[in-house]
Amino acid sequence: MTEASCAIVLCGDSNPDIALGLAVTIYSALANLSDDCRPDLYIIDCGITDEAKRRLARVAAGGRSDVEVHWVDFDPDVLDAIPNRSPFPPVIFARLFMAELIPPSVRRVVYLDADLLVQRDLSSLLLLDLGGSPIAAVRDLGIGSVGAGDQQRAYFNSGVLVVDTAAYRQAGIKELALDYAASRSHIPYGDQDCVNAVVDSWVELDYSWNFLMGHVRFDRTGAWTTREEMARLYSQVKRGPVILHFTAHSKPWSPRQTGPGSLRWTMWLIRSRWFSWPELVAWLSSWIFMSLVVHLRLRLGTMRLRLRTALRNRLRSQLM
Ligand SMILES: [Mn+2]
Repeated sequence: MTEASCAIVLCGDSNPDIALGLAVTIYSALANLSDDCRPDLYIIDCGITDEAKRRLARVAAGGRSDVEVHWVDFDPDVLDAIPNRSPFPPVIFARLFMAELIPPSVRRVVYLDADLLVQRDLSSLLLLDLGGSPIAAVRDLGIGSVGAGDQQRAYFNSGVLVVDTAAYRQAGIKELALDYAASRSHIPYGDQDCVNAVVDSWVELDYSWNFLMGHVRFDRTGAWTTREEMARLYSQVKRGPVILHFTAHSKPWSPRQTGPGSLRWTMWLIRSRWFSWPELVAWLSSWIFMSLVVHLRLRLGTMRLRLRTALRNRLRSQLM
């Protein structure tokens, strides 16, 4: 039996945090990938440093010895020309180009963001029937829907995408999305808003394929969804979704982050051997120190607030 090839697309720039995130995404995806699949990584290079490339290639080979890493050059002038009216760096738009940057013989790819932890085998995504749709993705419950009236449809998160490259090219997704970007004065979620606006039909994946951690940490009230739905999501985190996606302010490399999954992410960072042992000790020490500072400041802030309220109440009761 011949091994199927498993094409995974990623994207990075000169940001060292993104390089670190890519290391964990790549290593965890490869270490959990079925032996029946031969992994092909296509990394869209928007300015990744040579040192980071050397390390990422080593991390990838550590995850799977038979991996092939393809560095895909991306013209920085093209990126500069994109009207980026979003709070995100221009690099996020590079993924719109994926279907034309990889060889046309690659019919199906899985795109992965750089802020993921893959906990199980991804290979079944490559066999998924998209029924002619260009994309399969997970619904972004935080944003919900796009369009109005009859045109309203579910909004997907673009951190994990299964892409039928031919259908994507044929539908002109990249061109339409860039036109959309040019027509707007503000696009809060960058390229994700653009693809959502122009993709008519997409296949919905189970939430486990792209579990949005930002929601878990920052919206415990369930304001964006029902309590029942929230409870269901929490129980899913416990069971272990296939992919944890550290969205919004839940980036596990940030010392502000102590949300669920960040310790697990750190364990995978250690396993990836991105750092040598002395580097790891230095990184962990500064991370722990910064976390303490951040939490101490938070705690002090809360104490000050409580003290002020108590004093105000006392003063008020004396005046009355
Ligand atoms: Mn992301």
